[in-house]
Amino acid sequence: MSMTERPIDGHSPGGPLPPDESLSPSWFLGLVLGAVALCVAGLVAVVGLALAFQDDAAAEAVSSTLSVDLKEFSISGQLTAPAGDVTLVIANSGTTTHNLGVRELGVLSADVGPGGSVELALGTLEPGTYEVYCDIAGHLDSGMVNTLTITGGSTGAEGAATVDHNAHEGLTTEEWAAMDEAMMSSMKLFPAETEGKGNPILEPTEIKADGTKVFDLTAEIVDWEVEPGKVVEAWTYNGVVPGPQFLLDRGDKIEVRLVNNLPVDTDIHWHGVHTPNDQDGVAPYTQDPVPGNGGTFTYEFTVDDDAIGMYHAHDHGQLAVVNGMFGVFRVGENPIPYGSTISGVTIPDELQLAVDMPMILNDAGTIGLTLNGKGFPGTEPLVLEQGQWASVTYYNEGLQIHPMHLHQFPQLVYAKDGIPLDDPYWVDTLNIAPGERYTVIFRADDPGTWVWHCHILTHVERTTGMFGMVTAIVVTDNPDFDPDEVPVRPSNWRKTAGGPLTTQG
Ligand SMILES: [Cu+2]
Repeated sequence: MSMTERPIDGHSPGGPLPPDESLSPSWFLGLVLGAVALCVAGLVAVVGLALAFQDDAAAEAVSSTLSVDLKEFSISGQLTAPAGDVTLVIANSGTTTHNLGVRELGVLSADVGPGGSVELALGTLEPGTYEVYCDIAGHLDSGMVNTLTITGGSTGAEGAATVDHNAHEGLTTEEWAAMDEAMMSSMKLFPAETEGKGNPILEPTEIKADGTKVFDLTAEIVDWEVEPGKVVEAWTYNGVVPGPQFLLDRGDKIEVRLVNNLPVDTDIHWHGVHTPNDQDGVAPYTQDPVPGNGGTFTYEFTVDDDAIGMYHAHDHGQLAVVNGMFGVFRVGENPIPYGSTISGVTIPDELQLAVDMPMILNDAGTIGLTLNGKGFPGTEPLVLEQGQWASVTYYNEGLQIHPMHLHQFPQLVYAKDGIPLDDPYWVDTLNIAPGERYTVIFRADDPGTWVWHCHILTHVERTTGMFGMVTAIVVTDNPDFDPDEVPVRPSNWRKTAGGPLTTQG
């Protein structure tokens, strides 16, 4: 049996699908655009815009010192001051280097390392709005942009510029309308095509006489289109983000031949996978580092235990991993709790998955806030027929927690870090911390486009529109739909035999 098409279980297909209703490409487009647009109403309502109204009493120009905080990936703090001399004290509470520029003034602070701070004197500012942003490649697009508002009068006490989360004070009707337009137009771009697709299934380069499966991985920096038109320098395995998926059977003996074409040393840690110590991938404790510019190393071990793991660089992980060097490493079967009744809902014995897919979260480095290596609107929708079941494993390879919220369909959490749970539980929002994996199953009961996103709202929206960690599940009630007419065709997910999405592996 090939690894790419093996069924997840021996169970027969699920029950009959509902009757056909006409389904055309335009139906799909309308579905995606219309339903996503409807969803925004709720999302925008949830966001709520923090407004700070201030005393506009006229006063002579004063000096203001504002505290501004930088982290991945936001600019916050005191962003309102009266006209006059303004100095910014810029602190970096994040984990990577940032800086701060003021667009209209053409000034840029020195780079600020994690935990550091720097002052930036802006001189005398006239009333108006000024764009502040981080100039480090990719950071602005990941959300490090905000507005410094200079009002016509004093705010009173020195430095009293209110802590104003979004600095929307004083926007005109036209400016609010422009925000509305930006939000809707950004959302209507979904789903957008981008170059490159992560999570391809890694096939063995060869299978030796003793059955050893030999795999080749090359660590290399490539251009990666993370969202439409935004190309970054990604650190990759085999040129894709996420890297190729290992899908193995328990007992497989493997060799992984690594070529390191990075400019620095690397190694590979098999996260959540049982290995001999000298294969754990932690230079210099368990091996020598694999030198950059062509160094090689071969990992050899047998996978004795089932695993829902991942692999990633360990050496320089804070740089390499968030820049893209991560992938899925699975061994054995998906531990679905067939026949169990949880909170009154029984999981069928006769259940076949339509897809068994990874959802890899990232939030930093050149890749930024992404799902499976892509930011909205370049994220890929999951298309299902009504009544189908899907299994998803969330893997967090980023630096922050992400509460992943799926509209409409409760998710049954039944494995944590690959370990089957004795007591699975249903959620609509599931928090995933760095390094964690959670595996869920859900049934797509209702037709429509249902958004699926991180619920830290600054990971999905900014004043210029939707971005980042958002995708959608598109559920069709037409069993005869043509997968070629689906807006963006799901691919590279672990398909199961008999589902509608088996044409790619
Ligand atoms: Cu998030």
